[in-house]
Amino acid sequence: MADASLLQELRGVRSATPSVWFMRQAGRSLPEYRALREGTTMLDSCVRPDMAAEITVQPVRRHRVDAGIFFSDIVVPARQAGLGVEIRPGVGPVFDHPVRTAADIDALPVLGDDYEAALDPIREAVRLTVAELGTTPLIGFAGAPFTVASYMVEGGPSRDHLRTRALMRSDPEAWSRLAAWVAELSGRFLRAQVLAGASAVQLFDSWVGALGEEQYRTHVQPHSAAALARVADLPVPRIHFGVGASHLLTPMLEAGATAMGVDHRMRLDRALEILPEGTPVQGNIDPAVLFTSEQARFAEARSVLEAGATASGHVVNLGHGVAPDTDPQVLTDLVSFLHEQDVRPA
Ligand code: 1CP
Repeated sequence: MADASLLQELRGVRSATPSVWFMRQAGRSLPEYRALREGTTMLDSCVRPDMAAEITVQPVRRHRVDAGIFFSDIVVPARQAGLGVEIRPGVGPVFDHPVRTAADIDALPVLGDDYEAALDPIREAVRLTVAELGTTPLIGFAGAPFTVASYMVEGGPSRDHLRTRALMRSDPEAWSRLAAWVAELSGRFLRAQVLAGASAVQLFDSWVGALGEEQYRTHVQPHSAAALARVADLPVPRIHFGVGASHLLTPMLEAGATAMGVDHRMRLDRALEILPEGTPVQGNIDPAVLFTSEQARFAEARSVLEAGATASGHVVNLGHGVAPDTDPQVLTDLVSFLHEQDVRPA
């Protein structure tokens, strides 16, 4: 069977019709999600295979996007490894015990057979999802070492990740052990998803834009590379994405990605000038246009298609995630609009 065109784009083969999915396409913007989640905590819903599978498929059914993104969270692996973490509604991931000192890092659980077994519900959820999705590909994901470690060190969401960046500078050796632990945690989570049937992966380094290039290359890139290396022997595209990380596009690609996610702060044609020729890109409709007129939304979508026209492959996405108060009909209409466009070179 031929690969779905979204996977082809990620491999550098263009189609006449754009392929599209949205970061955070599942979740609170959908009434059917809110109904299903009622009475179940976010992290419990991630380890109930039937629920995780159904939530993953909901936006594909409704919006006709060209891929599902596995319903989970970047802190699910930490929880399956035995750390105390919850997702507080309206806040985000919160850890019971922040990991701040060398002693805290030494006390992290060993990732042995117990961790492998704790990923069973994830494998089961992926299998159910893939069966339900049919020919629509499933994208698996994990959080990158910097972003996940930031939640562990800060204890929860943070604006400037100061404690994390200070640890990196004051005790680089301890930081390196923490980042290596997260790389193994996230890398094995990615691998489990691919072996269970995911056809592409995305490594989210959402908050890495807080770092300069030198800090990134020294303290982060080797660990992100270790996470991606865990799936490098498998025949799936590897997308790498960060927010406000336009200055890190090249080092993030060099961490072992095969395609780059670009946020809405940089036009795709500019990103393509920076990246090596032939790099497939993903992005980058500004999520803010979802709250404007249809005319403005379609104009932005056309502008993104134009900016990506010379790429070897382009998967349309937002520049960051769908906001919870987005009108779902706006997303459905945007997908139909994109699917009506012809992007064959003139
Ligand atoms: O459709 C999907 O994308 C669903 C799967 C998914 C993904 C890929 C969820 C479900 N979370 C994620 C990744 C994730 N989680 C990232 C990387 C992507 C990004 O940058 O948006 C990050 C940074 C998190 C951490 C997180 N989890 C936050 C952000 C907090 C902060 O620091 O600002 C939040 C709010 C969550 C909770 C969460 N994760 C997912 C959902 C649907 C929710 C909301 C849960 C709820 O409201 O009950």
